[in-house]
Amino acid sequence: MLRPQDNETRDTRRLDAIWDFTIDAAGVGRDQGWWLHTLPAAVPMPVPSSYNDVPVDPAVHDHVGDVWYQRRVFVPKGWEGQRVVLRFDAATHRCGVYVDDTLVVEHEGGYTPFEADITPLAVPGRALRLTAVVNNELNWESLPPGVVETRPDGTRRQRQYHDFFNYAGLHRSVWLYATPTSHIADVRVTTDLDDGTGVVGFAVATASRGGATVHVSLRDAGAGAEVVAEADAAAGELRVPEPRLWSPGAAYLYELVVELREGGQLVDRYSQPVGIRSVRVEGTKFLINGEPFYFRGFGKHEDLNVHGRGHDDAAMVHDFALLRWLGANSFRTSHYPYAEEVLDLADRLGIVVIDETAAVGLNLGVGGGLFLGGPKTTFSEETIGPATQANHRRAIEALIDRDRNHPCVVLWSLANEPESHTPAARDYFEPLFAAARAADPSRPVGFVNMMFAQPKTCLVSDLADVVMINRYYGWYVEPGDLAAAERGLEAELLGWVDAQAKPIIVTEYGADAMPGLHTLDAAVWSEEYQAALLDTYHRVFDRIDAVVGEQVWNFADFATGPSFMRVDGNKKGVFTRDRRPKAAAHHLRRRWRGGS
Ligand code: BDP
Repeated sequence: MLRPQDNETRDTRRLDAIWDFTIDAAGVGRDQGWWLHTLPAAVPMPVPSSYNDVPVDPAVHDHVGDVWYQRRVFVPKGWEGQRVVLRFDAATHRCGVYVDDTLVVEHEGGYTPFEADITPLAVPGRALRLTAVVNNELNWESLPPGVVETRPDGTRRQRQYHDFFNYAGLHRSVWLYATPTSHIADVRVTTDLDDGTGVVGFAVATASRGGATVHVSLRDAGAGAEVVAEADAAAGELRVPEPRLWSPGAAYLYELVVELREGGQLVDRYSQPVGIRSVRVEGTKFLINGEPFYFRGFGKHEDLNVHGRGHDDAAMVHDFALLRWLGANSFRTSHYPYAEEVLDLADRLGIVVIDETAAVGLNLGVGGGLFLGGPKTTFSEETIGPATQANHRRAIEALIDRDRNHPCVVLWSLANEPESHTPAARDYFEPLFAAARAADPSRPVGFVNMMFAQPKTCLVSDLADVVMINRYYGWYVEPGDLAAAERGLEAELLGWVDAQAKPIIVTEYGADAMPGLHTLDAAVWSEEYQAALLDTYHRVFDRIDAVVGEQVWNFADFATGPSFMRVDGNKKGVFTRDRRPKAAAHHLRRRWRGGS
């Protein structure tokens, strides 16, 4: 799905503002037709933002069910004769949208965009009433999964199987935009290298009356935007001799300018940034532009004080500055697709991204068994079954559809820590790997393995191009004993080398540290222990060639649900939630920037 863009043929209005907002505590809004009028008892709510932490109200913070957003929108006069589209960059976890009295779109999945052509309803020069009902319930079909329980007093609570707060709402921008009626509907690019020549594959989908032609030109990033290759075709390949490559830490972006012409006249134009680079897995190496790449970075979260998971440009740019300060070159979008602005900036700054779906918590052995005491069989008709799998396939396709053109994305992660040691898990994942490969044959595909599935017992890893593992030796296993952690980790990694002979990325390792807690003997929860644990892991990584990446859990402390294992959230950040460094941050900086 193309992002809204301003140019001589297209126009956008970002609808970010203070909207009216009402929680539907009694669950009556749909029956009572709340979209037909102004919302009852509305309070102000910023968009984008999670709604949970904004009003100081436990009823909002812990609400389970529908919430309603509303605002008036003026359709610009100049949009006469244009196609008018309403787009939500994300609504967590599902949403229905009304324009005046009419339902125009419904969407499932909290982190991917959706849109509706509302041309017949959007009269230029007139205002319309825009209402969105957003629902945050997690069930066996949703990603992530969860269970809504009813307490004896009739109130409801959300049970979940993942370790981050279930923030909800309109987390990203909402747009009204105009395109010509005949328009460019989709642009897909792939890039590769053929003996030093850049190969840019392109496929343009159009909606037009017929007789339209497509012209594409690839322009360099210089002031003159020189054309380096062009074609009169809707699909094909452009060849760029001696290209400037998009490389980690040294990004270079060309621009693919797509023009739709009718009778020789320009009708629509769309500009797509293109980073020319190749990605391949060979043996135990992960190659970017033919060079072995070593991932240094983090699993992150979209998580901020007050904003929750709401996108914030200042915070995003600051996080990228912190990555640079540390010498990090990559991150994983744990555990859901991040805002498109984040990928744009990673493209621009040369930061490498492992792009993950919202499939986290598909492992009742952990969530159900350890934390909740709920059902224990992960994959079954009653729990995670065919409907979840169908939804998961759609989520994979939506993620790839949204992010395929980003050079920063080098690897798809289909799930975080699912059950993967049972035949049922293999049956569940086999078609999903096939779907990901069909949707994007150009990138490696993997999933993040959890310690219950070891090298000899994991039944899913052989479907993946790389081994990604999260390990907590010295924390959940052998807490406080770093010598045991070092032995356990090394033995297991060598087991993976034997079992799979693939590149290994350790996508999570770390320890909680209470900022300001210092102990001479590096006791658990101290800043010293967190730093010492990272050192221990690094010694092991440096002894094993097949380890091609280290991504610490986590970049920053983040909010979770209530748990006896969490003190005001998860404290495995090397930064606090407000981005102050713990001792571990300085440690990592020395390792990743070579002592500078
Ligand atoms: C891993 C999960 C991650 C958790 C982390 C932890 O992938 O979401 O936050 O453990 O326990 O199992 O800190």
